Amino acid sequence: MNNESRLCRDALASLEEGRVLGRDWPEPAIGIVHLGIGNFHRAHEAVYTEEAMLAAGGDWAICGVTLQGDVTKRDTLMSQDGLYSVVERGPTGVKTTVVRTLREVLAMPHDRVRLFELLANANVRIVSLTVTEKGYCRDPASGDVDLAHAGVAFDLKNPGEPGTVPGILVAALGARRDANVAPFTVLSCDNLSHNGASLRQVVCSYARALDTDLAAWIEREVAFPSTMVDRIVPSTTDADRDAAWSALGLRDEVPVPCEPFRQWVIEDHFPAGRPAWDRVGAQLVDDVTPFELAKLRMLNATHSTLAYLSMLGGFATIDEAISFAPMRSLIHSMMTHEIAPTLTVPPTFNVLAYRDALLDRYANPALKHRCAQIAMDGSQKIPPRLLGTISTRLARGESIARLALGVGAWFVFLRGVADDGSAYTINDPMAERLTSLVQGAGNSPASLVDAMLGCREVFSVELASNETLRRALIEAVAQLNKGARSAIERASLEP
Ligand code: CS2
Repeated sequence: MNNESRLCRDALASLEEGRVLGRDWPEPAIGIVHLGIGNFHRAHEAVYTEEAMLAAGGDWAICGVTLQGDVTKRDTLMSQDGLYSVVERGPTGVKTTVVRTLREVLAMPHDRVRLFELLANANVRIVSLTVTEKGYCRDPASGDVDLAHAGVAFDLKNPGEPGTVPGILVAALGARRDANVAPFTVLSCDNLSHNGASLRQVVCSYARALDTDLAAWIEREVAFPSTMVDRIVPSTTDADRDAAWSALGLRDEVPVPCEPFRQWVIEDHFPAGRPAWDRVGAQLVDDVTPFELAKLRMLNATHSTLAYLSMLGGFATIDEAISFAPMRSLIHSMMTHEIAPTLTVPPTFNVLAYRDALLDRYANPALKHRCAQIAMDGSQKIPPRLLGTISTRLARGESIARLALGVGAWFVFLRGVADDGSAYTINDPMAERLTSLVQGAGNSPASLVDAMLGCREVFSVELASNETLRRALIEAVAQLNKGARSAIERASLEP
């Protein structure tokens, strides 16, 4: 590859009209540090922030941090001066736009000194996060930080060189308090229920284990607004690199593919200020809960269900899966009959229209969202996505057959073998334990269900001892043992 053809700041002037959102880019200073610089953030918050600065100014450029020490990602992005393209893939065409908001990329633990220098800087007024569920190091039973987590235990012993999210946030907030600098706002953008409040509890409980005065100061002074984030963002493929190249005439090694749709609902609590996200389509509200639950329980729950059924039944992507008519009908009725009735939404939110829009988004043939990507980290995803709805319905004495099929498909998926005999890897922070539970249980549906219900990180004592749930799961696994496609067909016929 020849250097001149690489996407970088000096090459921006050569781009044709429309490839950047506005020509008068103010070159803002860094105002946001973002932990977890994955594709989702680059196609979501970074895009909103770029548009907000174009609309209303402000120094809100972003420093992105990889917590996994991914120096290749850092170096690739920095060799492009932080620039990358967003490749929006809609059913009717592709739109490629270069994003300029990312100013700096750091890889922990290598760049610790620079990270803490920025986190101490008064101009950094927001620290946002997309670190996925497992990045919160949360004990699911209490909601506090998991003191048994190896990274947390290390950070508590070595608070000056933290590597976990609570460790980094508490060290940085402590340094600001000591220097008399107002705290930054901490903005969770992950798919957790009550993500702001959950992160606050994790951070405060971690701080309490170190320094109770600091914990009290954080509780009093630091805002943790909750958010609902939504945009389907697959991993980057060579097809995306080629699309970016042909659109820009420049080589971009790290473009981000995504769907055209995007949504961001944010609790408006930013004592230190925020970009004008409300000017560019984000909804700033007093209470995110109804939006967040609707999204987790409708979108993410059906995504996970589609992913596990597809891994077993041999559908590689979401659009392929949803084009199998019984699958579409199963997912449609799961949302209509089992999920939507558990939601309380504002009068302006039409749940059935939301369902239909989701089915259309899933059917987008241009996106190629891989089921294996969604199937990762089930131990973290199943509780917020499916188990809350199941608890609500059980308490009301209502049917849960389709929801149980989703959870049962996860159990069977953990065997690591699809219906056609092909093997795949289980990618989950609890993979070892789950695999041994599932293998120890053998083929009997009841043994598999009992082994999995015993997993306290996933199922509360109350849920695990619910006989209706147990029976529904056994029935689901029994059907799945005969093959996922036939189980889907059968479930799609249920009234
Ligand atoms: C998906 C989500 O990978 C997954 O588990 O369900 O990332 C989903 O695509 C986003 O939440 C959509 O906003």
